[in-house]
Amino acid sequence: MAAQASLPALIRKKRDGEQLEDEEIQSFVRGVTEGTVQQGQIGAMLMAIRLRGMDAVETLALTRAMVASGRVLAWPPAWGGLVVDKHSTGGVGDKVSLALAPALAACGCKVPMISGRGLGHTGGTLDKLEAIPGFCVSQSPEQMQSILEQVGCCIVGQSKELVPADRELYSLRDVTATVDSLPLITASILSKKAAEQLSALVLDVKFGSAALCPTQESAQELAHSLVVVGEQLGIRTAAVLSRMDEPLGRCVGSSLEVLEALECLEGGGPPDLRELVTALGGLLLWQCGLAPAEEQGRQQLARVLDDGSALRTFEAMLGAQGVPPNIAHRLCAGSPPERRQVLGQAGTREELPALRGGWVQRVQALPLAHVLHELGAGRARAGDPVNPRVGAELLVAVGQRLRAGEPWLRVHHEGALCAAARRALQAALCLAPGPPRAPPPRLAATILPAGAPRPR
Ligand code: IUR
Repeated sequence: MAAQASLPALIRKKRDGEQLEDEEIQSFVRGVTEGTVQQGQIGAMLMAIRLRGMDAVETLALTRAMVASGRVLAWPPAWGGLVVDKHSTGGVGDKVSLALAPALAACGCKVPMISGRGLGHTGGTLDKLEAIPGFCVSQSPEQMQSILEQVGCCIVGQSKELVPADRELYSLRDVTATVDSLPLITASILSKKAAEQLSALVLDVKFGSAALCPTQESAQELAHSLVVVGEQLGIRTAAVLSRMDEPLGRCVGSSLEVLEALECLEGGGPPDLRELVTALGGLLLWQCGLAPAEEQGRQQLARVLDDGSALRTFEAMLGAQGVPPNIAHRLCAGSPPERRQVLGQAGTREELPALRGGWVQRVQALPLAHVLHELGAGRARAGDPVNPRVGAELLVAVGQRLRAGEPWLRVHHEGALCAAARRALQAALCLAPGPPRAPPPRLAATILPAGAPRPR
């Protein structure tokens, strides 16, 4: 084996567009984890990777090196093939995980879902769950295993022991303008999933004005990279490309999203939410062999949503993660007013009237999310608190006729809405002079590994 190059030589090699060897990537990541590489050197390497890219072999090596930087979870052999998870690249109103994890567990999967917090305009699953009194997102690997044994699913925060290299690299990407690098995103997402020791993974790669990927083409490129590297890690990986120009469902904001997820868990809720939950879950059931094809997987998912077993599993998960049984029961079995009482409500609920008449063409997610963020629903910096009660409910659907003065949005906030917020919200509502054409479907495409049989 050739002598190991010095770190400046490695940075120069990538800067000049050459391919890094496996050992070189391992040595860089080891240095990052052990703190022997200077921050400036990490930043320079990240920028070299951002500008020169990495091929699939290098990206796989980077992912493996990042996995090796920390602890890897282990599961009982009897769960072989059944341990699954979903990852979303983030959207507005995306409460899919809250319904999908218990629905998959109700179908027989084991779902050790490790989720994140919201940052910027997108909400985080952990923040949503923390709107529920008592819910505890910090669970050790041993506690996770015990919850999976009893319930089948848990939704937890990332332990410090898992992929420490990602924490270091991600925080530096944020301040070195290197977040939007395909190999760095791929390695960051998949290293955490590989450390969970998954059998199968489905990725919801969103595209559009409120998504990480602005276009379907860029989402397709990211999905392809994730699927190729995921498969090489030994995880059955598939991706769905979904539109994120409008909020998913009708509610945005932690408490409101929990309420909407509960509707989905009892077989109702907005059709786009149910479609995404059943599509992602159907793919996973097929991938892990619990359904003969994707379509049957979707039907199984729909069944557990409709027959109450997914909701019972959600209630059991809440109990196992610290929610007092009476609260979990009132939330899951209670009427909508009782549920709102359990979660609490913001001091002010205000309906915005349409400023003119027309047909609803679209409600833009990004300006809506920005205003809610300002009102306290989101955080500007990691660690800032969020107000779970701040949010908004859409009162109209695309294609609906709206007359001037009719309410179209209910905003939940504390205090007063300033004129600029009001203007921004009103600008989010796009009206057409006549009935608009049906919007394109939320799900644009499914990306499967090369050689995988197409689901029937
Ligand atoms: N989520 C991750 O886990 N990693 C990333 O790099 C991005 C989102 I962007």
